[in-house]
Amino acid sequence: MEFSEKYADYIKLLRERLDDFRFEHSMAVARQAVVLAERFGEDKEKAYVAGLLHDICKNLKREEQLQFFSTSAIMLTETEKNSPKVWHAISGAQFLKDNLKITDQDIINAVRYHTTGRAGMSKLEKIIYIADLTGLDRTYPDVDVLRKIVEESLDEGLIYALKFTVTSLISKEQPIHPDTLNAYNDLIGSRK
Ligand code: DGI
Ligand code: FE
Ligand code: FE
Repeated sequence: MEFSEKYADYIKLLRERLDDFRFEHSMAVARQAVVLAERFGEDKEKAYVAGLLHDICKNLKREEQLQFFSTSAIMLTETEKNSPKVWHAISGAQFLKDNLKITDQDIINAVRYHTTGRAGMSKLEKIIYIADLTGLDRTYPDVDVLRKIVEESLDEGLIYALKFTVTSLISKEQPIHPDTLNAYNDLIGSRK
């Protein structure tokens, strides 16, 4: 892999912070992010780094997440308090800034919005969102449908994935983050 030696320190950190499953997932998302960056004309190295680090806070326990928010002075909205699956994206972005001293705002945002999306996503944000769902480690039933869609269009892939997320959150009667709905509305509204 072209960037794995350069980012050996990040890979070592992932080994320490993540379980085996999440470690392999992160490596797969980094690889897939490079494939998508090549396909859609984005910076491959930025895509690799964002993919590698997107779930860096995924294995923090509930209490550790809340502690991290408190020490970083992060205030969660009511919806976010009731959406623990979204927490690792918020803490992950903060971890990149504070602990890893990453200053590239696009990489930080790609981690921050990889779970929900948002209105006006950058190309890198879209690539990480889709790489997360289409890496070689993913095996859910529709994964090949999504892989096929993103051979042509990142935006159509996002609409497909957001449709799935919103529908399944509704069916489980879980809160939908406003960023998730804003991403959906934005992409549907700008569809050609
Ligand atoms: O961290 P991963 O498992 O690789 O993937 P992810 O960061 O995309 O997280 C997916 C989970 O996040 C999935 O269980 C659905 C949940 N999720 C995504 N959008 C929302 C959400 N949960 C709530 N409550 N609200 C959302 O808008
Ligand atoms: Fe995640
Ligand atoms: Fe992930």
